[in-house]
Amino acid sequence: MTSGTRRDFLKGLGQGAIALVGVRFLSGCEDLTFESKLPGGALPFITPAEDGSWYWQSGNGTSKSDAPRINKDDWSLEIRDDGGTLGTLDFGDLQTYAEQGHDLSYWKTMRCVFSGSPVGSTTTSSWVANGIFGGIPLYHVLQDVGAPSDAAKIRTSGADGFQSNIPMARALEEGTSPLPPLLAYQLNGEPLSRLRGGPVRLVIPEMWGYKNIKWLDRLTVTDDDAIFGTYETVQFDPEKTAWSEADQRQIDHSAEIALASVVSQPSSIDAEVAGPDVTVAGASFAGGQRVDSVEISLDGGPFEEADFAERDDVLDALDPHLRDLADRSPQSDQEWPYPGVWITWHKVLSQLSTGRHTLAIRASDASGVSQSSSTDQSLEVAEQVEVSFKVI
Ligand SMILES: Nc1nc2c(c(=O)[nH]1)N[C@H]1C(S)=C(S)[C@@H](COP(=O)(O)O)O[C@H]1N2
Ligand SMILES: [Mo]
Repeated sequence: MTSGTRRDFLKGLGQGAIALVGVRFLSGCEDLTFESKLPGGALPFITPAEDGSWYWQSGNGTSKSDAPRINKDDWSLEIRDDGGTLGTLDFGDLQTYAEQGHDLSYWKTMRCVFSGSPVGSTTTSSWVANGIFGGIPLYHVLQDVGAPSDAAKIRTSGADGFQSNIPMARALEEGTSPLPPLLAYQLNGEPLSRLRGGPVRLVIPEMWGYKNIKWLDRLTVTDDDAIFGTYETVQFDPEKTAWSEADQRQIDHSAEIALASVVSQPSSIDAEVAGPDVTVAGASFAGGQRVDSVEISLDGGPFEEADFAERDDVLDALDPHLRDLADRSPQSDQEWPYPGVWITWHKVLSQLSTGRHTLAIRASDASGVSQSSSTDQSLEVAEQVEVSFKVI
């Protein structure tokens, strides 16, 4: 791959370039379908747990109808190391951990690294969704089976054969910053559905979708630090592409979701919208960090800040059961917007003339990194979003 091609591909990782993704990655081993249920408008802060509200992404060519169907009473997780089985966990064991008070719930924004358009009427067309996942922190189980803490990584595997890995040090993290990876069996207070990877999937707060293994059935603790996984070795083929060592480490190791924004209103490129006052809305997210600001420039003018959804408005809109989960999440002690969770935003543009207008939208994270009109590091930062629309 020439460096020019690679740069184009990297752009695709940050935001759009679906055609390129299609050519290079869809053939044979990728099956991306999504349903559009939400009308254009402000995004709800929480994506309802219903399957059609989430994007569906199989990294293994699995269609929705072929998704593994695993009864929770038949589910088990084998934990092994290079020498053999360390332990086997069933759903009852997870319930026992929960009865002992070890369960944990937190907000997580899930996003596929091969994202759709950053502009779309729906969260689903941008392959990003946000919810409260609940389960048992992975470190409890690893400690209880005596997994060697000095191992390099854990190879992770789902019942459909999709694989990935998580660095051992990250798997053992116990604190609240970052939050611990979860063996998750709930989404928005409901049992994790089949399409979302139920009965049990891995959830890793700051990492791209492909690290969050659905229908989890095996963990292999290993000293082998080689790049491992379906996305890591096939979709991001290190043989065929000119990945730098830093890129490869990012893909395999930290896998932190890029700073990026999606626009839900206007609902498509070149949408016709009623004027003269036009509301722009969307969401931004910053890997494991907090989004600090989102700014919008109209017709090449100065960037002005958009308004974030207010924490009290978001929490007050939750039904009591979800509100309780949100209040008990370790994130509730954090400053708003929460690290690693998207923030929805809007801005009213007043008194626009009829005809065509353009917008540039950029988010900045708490470390001072901003989206810009060009970036060489799209694994970490997406380009700013550019949208045009017509006022009628
Ligand atoms: N077992 C398994 N887990 C998987 C996948 C898969 O194909 N099989 N796809 C991964 C990818 S690439 C993404 S983006 C997320 C999507 O999660 P979702 O379908 O719940 O939105 O699941 C990840 N976990
Ligand atoms: Mo993905």
